[in-house]
Amino acid sequence: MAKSYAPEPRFKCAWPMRVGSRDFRGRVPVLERETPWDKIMSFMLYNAPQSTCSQRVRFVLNAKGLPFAETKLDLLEGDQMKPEYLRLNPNGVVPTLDHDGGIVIDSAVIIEYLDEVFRDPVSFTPKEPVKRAAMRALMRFIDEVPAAAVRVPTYNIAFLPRFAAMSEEEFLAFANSKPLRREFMLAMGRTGFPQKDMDASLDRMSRTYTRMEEAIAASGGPWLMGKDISLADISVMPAIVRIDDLGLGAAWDKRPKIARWFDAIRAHPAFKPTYYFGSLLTDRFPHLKKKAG
Ligand SMILES: N[C@@H](CCC(=O)N[C@@H](CS)C(=O)NCC(=O)O)C(=O)O
Repeated sequence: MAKSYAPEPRFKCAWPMRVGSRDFRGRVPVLERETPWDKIMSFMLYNAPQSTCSQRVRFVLNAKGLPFAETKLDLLEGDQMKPEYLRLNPNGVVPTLDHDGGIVIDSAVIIEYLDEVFRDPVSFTPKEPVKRAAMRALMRFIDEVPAAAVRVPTYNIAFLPRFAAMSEEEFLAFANSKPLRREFMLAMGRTGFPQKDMDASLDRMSRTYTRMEEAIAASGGPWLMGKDISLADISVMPAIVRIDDLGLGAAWDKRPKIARWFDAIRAHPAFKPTYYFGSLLTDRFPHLKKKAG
C-alpha cells in the first residue's frame, strides 16, 4: 500500500507558516537505500529560501532523497527572533532541523548529522580518517572565511535598501535584537559597509578560490576531496553561488578549476530542487538582475 512520508509539523508557529509542497515524490529523486523508510521518520526544516546556510542542508536532504517539510522564515521581517523560534535556535538564525523531535542547529553540524545518520544511498564523508579530518579542516576554513565574507556584499548589494528605509531607532532595535549578528549589523549600519570592507571581503573570497584550487589539484579533483563530492563542496557551494548571483562570477574567469567545479555542482541532481525559485537573490530582488546583466 502506498504510504505517505510527508511529515506533519508538530511545532505550532505564531507566525504564518508556509510549508512547502507535500508532494515529495515529485520533488525528491527516488533512490535505492538500505535505511528502511520507517526509520527515516520526519524532518521539518526551519529555513529561508535565500539563506546560504539553509541551502547546504536542503542540498544534503535532496541528495539523500530524504523527504522534508519546510517552515520558511522571513529573515528581513525578523521571524528568526520570535520567542517560539528562539526556543528552538537560541542563536536566532536559520537553519534548524527538527528530526522527529530532535533539534539540530547550525548548518555545518546539521549536514554532518545527516551524513552520519543516513550513510546511504550516498555518503559525503571520506572513509579514511585522515581524509575525513582534511574535509573537516576545509569545512572550518569555509565557515570562517567565505561563509562570513559573503555576507558583506550580500547585505550591501541586496539587503541594504530594506535597512536604509528604517528609522535609526527601528534599525538599532532590529540590530540589537540579534543574538549572533548584533555587531555585524551595527558595523553595517543603515548606510552599508564602506568600500574597504567590501574589498576585504572580496579578497577573502579570492583566497577561498585559491584554497579550492589547491585542494582540487592535491586531490586530483574534480571535487575538493577528489573524485567524490563531499561535505566540504556542499559547505562552500552557497557562497560561490551567491557571488555568481551578485554578478561577481567573473572572479573565476581565469580560474578554470573553479569554473569546472561550479559547472559540476550545478549539474548535480540535488542542485535544482535545492535552488527552487526564490533561492537566488536575483529571483527576489529584480534590481540585482539589472546589475548582473
Ligand atoms: N553558523 C550558522 C550561521 C547561520 C546564519 O548566519 N544564518 C543566516 C542565514 S544564512 C541567518 O539566519 N541570518 C539572519 C540574521 O542574521 O538575523 C549556521 O551555519 O547555521
